Amino acid sequence: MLEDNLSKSIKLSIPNIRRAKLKESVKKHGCIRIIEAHNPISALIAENACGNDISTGLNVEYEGFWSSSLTDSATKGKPDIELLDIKSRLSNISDIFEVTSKPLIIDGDTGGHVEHFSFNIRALERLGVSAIIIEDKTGLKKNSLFGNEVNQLQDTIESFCIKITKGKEAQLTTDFMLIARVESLILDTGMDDALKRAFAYSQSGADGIMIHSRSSDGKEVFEFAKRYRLRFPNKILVCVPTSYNHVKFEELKTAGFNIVIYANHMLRSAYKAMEKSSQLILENGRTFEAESDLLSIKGILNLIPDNR
Ligand code: SPV
Ligand code: MG
Repeated sequence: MLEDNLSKSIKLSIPNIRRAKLKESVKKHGCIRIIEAHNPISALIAENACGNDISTGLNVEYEGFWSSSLTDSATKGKPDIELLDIKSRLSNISDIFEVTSKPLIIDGDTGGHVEHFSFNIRALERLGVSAIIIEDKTGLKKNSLFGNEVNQLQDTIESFCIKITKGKEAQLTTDFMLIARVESLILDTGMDDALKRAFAYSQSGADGIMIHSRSSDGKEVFEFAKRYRLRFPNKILVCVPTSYNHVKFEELKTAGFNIVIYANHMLRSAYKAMEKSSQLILENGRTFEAESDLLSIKGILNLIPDNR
């Protein structure tokens, strides 16, 4: 009976343990790598990935997962327009949590209605999610990488600060973090606007700032980090080097970033391979030509613990 109660309390404490891991890991490493996971198998692969960074020679791994609105939506064949409801996002995360141990940051889109936001923050905390990133857009959200090719509206500073304050008030644990995502560089409203917003969001209680950019040289992200750090040396600073993909992790770390998110790469690599295999099998009338690009049967059996 005592043993039963003990194992029950250990199980119940798992969300607490996982939730706390993100802050601990940033504290330990200064800057960490986070990679997108859109389902349990992609999360398992990310959880087990490790290698030597060729810049430093150090053995490195991903410190956690990004639950991306883009890849969660794409996995379900849906556009990235805040269409998946919170239940669907939570259920996806819960499936990932069943088979992994690393912490997770959720892409919270715009955070939705401020009246709903507090409830959602607590649901995320209960599950063991470590942080939410919400972007300062309003109305029908479109993916940031479209920039101004599509109609996207930035929220007012005042209204977004209210959302941040409400979210922080709702939070029940000290481990959880709310990070504000500035879309000024995405929407071409300029560096000064980006900084003005980042300062206001930080003052409103955001634990950190994510600066997003679709520029391919990455220069504006470095300028932002330099200027932001003069005012807020200790807040968490996050970047997503999808467009400026030549920039290395170590350069971002040196620039003052704490979290580098590879936001869609598990999905993009998997589905490109699926396209190729499905084509090859059709064209050749057999699977032989596709085999060299496939995980072996042994590989897939060994990937899932307890298969044997
Ligand atoms: C996502 O992964 O859904 C993001 C990052 O929000 S981006 O797609 O670059 O906007
Ligand atoms: Mg998104």
